[in-house]
Amino acid sequence: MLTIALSKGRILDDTLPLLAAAGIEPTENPDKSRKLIIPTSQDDVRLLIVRATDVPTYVEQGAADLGVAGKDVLMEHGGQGLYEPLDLRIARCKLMTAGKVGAAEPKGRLRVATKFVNVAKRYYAEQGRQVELIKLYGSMELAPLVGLADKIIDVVDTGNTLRANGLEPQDIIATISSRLIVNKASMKMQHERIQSLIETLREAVESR
Ligand code: PRT
Ligand code: MG
Repeated sequence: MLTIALSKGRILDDTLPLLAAAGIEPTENPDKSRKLIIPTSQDDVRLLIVRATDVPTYVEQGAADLGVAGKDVLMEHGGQGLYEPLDLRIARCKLMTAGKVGAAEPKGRLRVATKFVNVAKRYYAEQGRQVELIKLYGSMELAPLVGLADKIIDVVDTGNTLRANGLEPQDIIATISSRLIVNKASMKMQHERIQSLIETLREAVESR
């Protein structure tokens, strides 16, 4: 059995056509189904539906052989326990700092709100900058508006969410797309099968 971990939403929507090119199609629509384990047109391939931030954990621990995760999520998780053989070039965005439009840099220590605390720690350490990190789980855009933080670090696509809240994008920390990730033991044990799936997906990505 090959088990592939995916999150609902943009990653699922953009990954299904790539899997279809490899002859793997879910037997029911994962967006509509309440099932978390979805069989596919191939008897020995199944999909696991998990939260985007949990995909690396399932794959690293071997609960799934493969997965699809945003580079932002992988940077935050730490990629040592995983192989990352293919950039699927889907769900593209940027990981950025953002702050209130026209706000001056604070005099004292910068307060940064984000769900990407590990990324933030590394980013400001590289700049030799002392910051206070405030861990949030969502609605980051609110933090500078109510004085919880000076800046946020979040994923930005169109920038509409920032603008709607009086914030502006500032520095780009990384350009992001989703990656195919593979459990290290699975890659050894099922090398030919996984390698051939990777090559088929690579062709599907390149012919888009
Ligand atoms: O939603 P949930 O809390 O379960 O998890 P998640 O937000 O991590 O998952 P999901 O499915 O929303 O995103 C999965 C992956 O898609 C992320 O890890 C990114 O790699 C990628 N991606 C691409 C994005 C966006 N574009 C994006 N625009 N992830 C989130 N957003 C959000 C952003 O956080 C902000 O709230 O959309 C809003 C900004 O969009 P714009 O267009 O207004 O800039
Ligand atoms: Mg989301």
